[in-house]
Amino acid sequence: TNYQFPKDFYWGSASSGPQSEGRYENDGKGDNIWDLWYKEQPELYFNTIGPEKTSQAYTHIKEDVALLKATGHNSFRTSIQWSRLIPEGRGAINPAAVKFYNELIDELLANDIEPFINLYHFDMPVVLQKEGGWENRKTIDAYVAYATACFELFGDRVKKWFTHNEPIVPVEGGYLYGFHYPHEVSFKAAVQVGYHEMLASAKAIAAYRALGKIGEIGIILNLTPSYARDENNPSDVKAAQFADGFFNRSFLDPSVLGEYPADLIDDLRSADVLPSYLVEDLEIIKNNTVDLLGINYYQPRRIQARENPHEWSVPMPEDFFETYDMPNKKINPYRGWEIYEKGIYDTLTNIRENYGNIPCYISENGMGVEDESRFIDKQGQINDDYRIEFVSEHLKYVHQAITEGSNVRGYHMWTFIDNWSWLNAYKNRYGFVSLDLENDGKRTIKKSGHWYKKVSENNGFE
Ligand code: BGP
Repeated sequence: TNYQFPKDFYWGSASSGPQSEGRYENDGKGDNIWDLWYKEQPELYFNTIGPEKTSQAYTHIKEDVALLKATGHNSFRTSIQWSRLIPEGRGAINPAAVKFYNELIDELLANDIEPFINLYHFDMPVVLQKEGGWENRKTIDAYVAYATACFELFGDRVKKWFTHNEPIVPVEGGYLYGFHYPHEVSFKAAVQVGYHEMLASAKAIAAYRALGKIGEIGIILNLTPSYARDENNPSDVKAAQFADGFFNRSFLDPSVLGEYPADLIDDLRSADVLPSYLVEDLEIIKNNTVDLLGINYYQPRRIQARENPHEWSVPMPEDFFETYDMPNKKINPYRGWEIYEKGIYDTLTNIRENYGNIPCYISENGMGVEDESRFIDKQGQINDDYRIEFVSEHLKYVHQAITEGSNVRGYHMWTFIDNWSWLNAYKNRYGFVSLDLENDGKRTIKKSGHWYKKVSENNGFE
């Protein structure tokens, strides 16, 4: 079969500021929660490599954009670091940051690469985190001021904006499962944090539209299709519905439909964890839905009704469900994530059928692999055939969804150059381009990067 994609399809990859730029604090960057956490608890990081040691994208603009070109990118997503642009979270703008982001955006545009710019990728400025971060309603005002500054500074050239990347992750990481700062455990705080992120998103969208810029604004969500263990068992079905509500629809529904799902509200009320809000917020959320949805897809959720008490002694979302391991599942052993390609198709079908077929694109999908130097050939190239297979198997399902009418406008792999990961540092490599940390951050295109160039040039593959 020939998998041809629609005209003007966006071929690209995604990264983020904190994972690629490097700190360069002498250039005025303030600390965010990752800088802080690394300073306080470096032992938590694999190989104790912290966020300061990345691919140093900050000083490699020309070289990296040339590599984007050489790997067939017509689009590329990264994020602005709030703590680089506004080091104290609110107030003064750092001129070195403006210069850097201007140069990056201009270099991308000069090479016909559409910049997709995200505003928040887990990187709360420390000053604001000390005031409670997303738990504190005042953070929303600081965020909207930051977003507005970005739109004003870069909005005549950037036409694709995103308010958040994966807003569930700060909820899970910071307030449920302890893998982000401030690593508290509170179901109630978690729900409040997610709610404030959504209100902040709607208010940033309102601010963008008020400026009258020509472009689209959206949000990037990691959607995890929830499959009930036994479709004929109402308790399993109800548990899967809760997991879908909590992890997906609590962001998808307000972002796209402008309102929260009734079943989720009922469940959260029964657990006494509904967030505090103002009635006027709901109007703002209703009137400021997204133009474009980014979908990160890595793995599904396998759900059954809870049978045994969960591992925490406090109320948790897990009161409503239990996950189980799919027998004989395909797995990425380095990250422990199930590989289930059809999940991307089910997700796109859900968006088509239940979310007005809103324009969307795959904003992340990819495979982290440990010790890829095992696959280096004599020419020094990593032969990552497993990545080519991973991407093409997912693309086939994206293609099928498009054939059936899904409004999918692009595919971005995670990631471009191997980058720093929140807790695993450089253990798992995801890039089209390898990074040699021992050799001054030398970049080498992997086999998958050369393959991707052909896919992009042919707008598809056989
Ligand atoms: C997503 C994040 C990315 C990236 C990716 C891979 O959730 O948006 O920032 O890190 O997952 O995950 P990890 O780096 O944890 O292996």
